Amino acid sequence: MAEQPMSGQPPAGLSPAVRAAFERHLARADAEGALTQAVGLVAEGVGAESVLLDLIVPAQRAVGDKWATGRWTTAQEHAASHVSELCTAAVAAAAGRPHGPAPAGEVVVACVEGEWHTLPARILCEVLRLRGLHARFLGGDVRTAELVSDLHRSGPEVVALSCILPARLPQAYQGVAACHRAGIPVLAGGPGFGRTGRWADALGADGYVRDAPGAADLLMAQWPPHLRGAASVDTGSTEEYAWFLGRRPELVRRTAARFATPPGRESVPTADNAGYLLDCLAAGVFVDDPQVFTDCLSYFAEFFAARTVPPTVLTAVVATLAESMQGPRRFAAHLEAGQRSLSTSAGRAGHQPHPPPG
Ligand code: B12
Repeated sequence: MAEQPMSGQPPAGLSPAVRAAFERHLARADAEGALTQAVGLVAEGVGAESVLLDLIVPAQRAVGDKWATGRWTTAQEHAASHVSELCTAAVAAAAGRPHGPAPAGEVVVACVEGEWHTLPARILCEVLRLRGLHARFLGGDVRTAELVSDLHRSGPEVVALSCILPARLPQAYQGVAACHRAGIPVLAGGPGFGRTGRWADALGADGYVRDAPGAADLLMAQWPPHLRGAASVDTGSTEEYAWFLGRRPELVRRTAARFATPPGRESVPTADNAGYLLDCLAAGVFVDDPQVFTDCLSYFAEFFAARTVPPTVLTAVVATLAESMQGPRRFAAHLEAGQRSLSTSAGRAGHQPHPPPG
């Protein structure tokens, strides 16, 4: 399944000054200022889709960078994200519904189970509505059973499934399989499916698109969508994943002990991080691709470096896991790949050329 071409154009009509002003509102968690600016742009005639995609999305990505690099606390990130959510709702409400005939039938937009990044899916839903589709947002962390019950009640033409964290790929698979059992195709999206959507393909999604405008273009051009995906998840993966689920609490406990930050360093939430790392490892085994785990280690390396946690903490965590998970073949192989990626990046860091004198 080839990725659909992106139609999200680079920010068009909004000047850097406008975007910087919005980022300042987010930095101060100034909801009133942000709402006045965002809704004011719509009132001035800037397209609501452009305000969502060229103002709110880049500002929210910048929020992510500031948090990931330790310049912002988690509380600052939460406050700014909340303001972005308020603005998304207000911009969509200010735009109203487009006129003209809409394709019959509904798109249900849902975040996979365990996925609390609601803003990307919410923006997708609003963009689909702005383009004239009937789209309905089910929210974050949509349990598979709840999704199934909604599908049987409402009978949509397609489910747009959002996965931001690769750690949630096994849950995404449950969602895709449940939709298929109900005869409903799935359009997958979000960075959790991999940069080119290859994990969406492995899970049997019927299409993958990287962003909201691409999804709107695709659905408008090929309505109604069809079932065509075929999952490549094999029994080896599902058996090892089941093995993992039985041991997860014990593994989180052991790994969390290793995550403990040395005295004098900024503390990091150990159990959450341990759980996330383990879930990424298991998700990689599920789709049989060690890159899920090695990408996750890169994320942690950056996260720790920004918080002056020594890289040896991560090496020790992976070594502890390798000792504790010697049985299942794929877990062992993915842990070995993780250890190799850590020593390669440590080697690169150790061979940085010295800056020229003076
Ligand atoms: C805000 C935020 C949160 C908020 C979410 C608030 C909310 N209501 O949404 C909260 C605080 C809950 C959160 C929690 C966590 N987060 Co967070 N978060 C972010 C942040 C800063 C912004 C996300 C966002 O809104 N981006 C802007 C969106 C709108 O842009 P976009 O992705 O381009 O959107 C498009 C596509 O995604 C696409 N799309 C999305 N879904 C779909 C579906 C379909 C069908 C289609 C077609 C398209 C599509 O369309 C969108 C519009 O065009 C990102 C950083 C970042 N750079 O994104 C981290 C980030 C995603 N989080 C991260 C992490 C690790 C976590 C936690 C695990 C942290 C922890 N240890 O607890 C938890 C996990 C919570 C959970 N279980 O879900 C990491 C993920 C790293 C990784 N790759 O593994 C990131 C990348 C931060 C980082 N650099 O470290 N987070």
